Amino acid sequence: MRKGFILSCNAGNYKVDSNGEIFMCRARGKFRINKEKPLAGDQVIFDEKENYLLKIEPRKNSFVRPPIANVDQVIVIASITNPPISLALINRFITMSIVCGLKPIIALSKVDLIDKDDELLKKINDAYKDLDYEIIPFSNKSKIGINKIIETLSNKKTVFTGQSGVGKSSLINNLLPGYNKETGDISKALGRGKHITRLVEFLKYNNGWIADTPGFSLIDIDLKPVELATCYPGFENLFSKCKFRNCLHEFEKGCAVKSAIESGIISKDHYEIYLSLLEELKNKKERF
Ligand SMILES: Nc1nc2c(ncn2[C@@H]2O[C@H](COP(=O)(O)OP(=O)(O)OP(=O)(O)O)[C@@H](O)[C@H]2O)c(=O)[nH]1
Ligand SMILES: [Mg+2]
Ligand SMILES: [Zn+2]
Repeated sequence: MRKGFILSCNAGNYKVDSNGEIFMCRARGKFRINKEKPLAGDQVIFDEKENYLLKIEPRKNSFVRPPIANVDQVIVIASITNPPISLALINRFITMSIVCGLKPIIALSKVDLIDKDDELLKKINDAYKDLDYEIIPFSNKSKIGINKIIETLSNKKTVFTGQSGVGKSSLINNLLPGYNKETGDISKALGRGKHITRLVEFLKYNNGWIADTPGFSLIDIDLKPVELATCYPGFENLFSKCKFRNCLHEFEKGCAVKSAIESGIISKDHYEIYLSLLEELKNKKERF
């Protein structure tokens, strides 16, 4: 028996790193019976002779999308253009990360495609300046900002997440030259990425690990209204001060979020995005 950590899962084949040695393992039927699905990032005990996973150690966190566990840090990547940036989308990614207990860093890719005093950059910085999220503009082409990203990676397991086509795999190629991950262009007709990366995969990076992940679309982002209400950026420290425990910050009395908006601590625009996301999630729930 040995201990290791799952780097990737592909059609029931688990690539396990055990002190730098790689083993390809399968999972025994008992995992299926217990409805326990091993994830990239899982710490495992495995049989190194038979190449079978025996046990998954308790997780410190886990994500449904991307399917990954035991992450120390999330970097949400959003392209400033091509595909176009959307605050609503970034806020969803942030919320998903906070639901799993991690406050993400936001990395804005493709800044080579805009002027450095472009209004868009200002708009994004303004939107998050009071919310205390680190924002790193960068470019895989001009390499601007890449060193800033590198500074955040030391000694951590970091996952890169974001829509298809924003440049997650291109960033991996910049960090690990010679690795040559497949990248795809942006569909001219749809203005979206082409879902090139299909697997979550951890790669050794200096004294830490970085994980590339498949980009996902809006429809894949599933949140419960109450998760949005408690983990939406800027609300995570406020909701506990609302009078009602299940406050959705709409019409409720004694709502700490609405007070924060009235006193200008949270911007109206940011709240408007919240309300439209909330509406969307409520409608989605009713449909099923
Ligand atoms: N101009 C510019 N293009 C970039 C940058 N980063 C990535 N691209 C291009 O954007 C396209 C998509 O890049 P990928 O790295 O495949 O994107 P991804 O996020 O891995 O996409 P999925 O694997 O589909 O989720 C490619 O054509 C890249 O060359 C950047 O910083 N600037
Ligand atoms: Mg990719
Ligand atoms: Zn409230």
